[in-house]
Amino acid sequence: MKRIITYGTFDILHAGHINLLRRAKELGDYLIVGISTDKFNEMKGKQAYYSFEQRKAILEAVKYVDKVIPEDSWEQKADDIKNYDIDILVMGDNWSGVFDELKELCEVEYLPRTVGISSTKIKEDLMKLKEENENK
Ligand code: C2G
Repeated sequence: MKRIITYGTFDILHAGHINLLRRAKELGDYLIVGISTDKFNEMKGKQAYYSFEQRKAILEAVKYVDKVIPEDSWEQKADDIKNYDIDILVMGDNWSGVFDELKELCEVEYLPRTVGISSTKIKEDLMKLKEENENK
């Protein structure tokens, strides 16, 4: 049983997130996702649209995801890898190299991001639509 872990905010779930989760699951048999808590998002300088509970419920409905845990610190990854007996840490390649010190504990794979989509872009596009409608 190959066990995979990945981490993220996963706000306003989109095809880029799904592509990452699908490829992560394809590397093994069991995928754990550490979702950033609202407090940790503040530390990351991110303001999620959906609360932690909502983002957790949405991810738990994704067929590639087997377990969702809270991510409330940068440092928890090493303990998670040990406690959940993780074989591979997977992240999008915008994180390339950042978690290489964890290669002492498990494989670390950085997968290409899906170009042209992000929660931020979705929010910006929706704001533009709203402004266009208000100006009609
Ligand atoms: N992602 C992707 N393609 C996109 C957008 C996101 O592959 N178009 C990936 C990111 O690279 C990341 C995951 O989806 O691996 C989740 O992205 P975010 O929710 O933006 O998470 P992030 O803010 O990168 O948090 O400790 C790690 C952090 O919690 C990661």
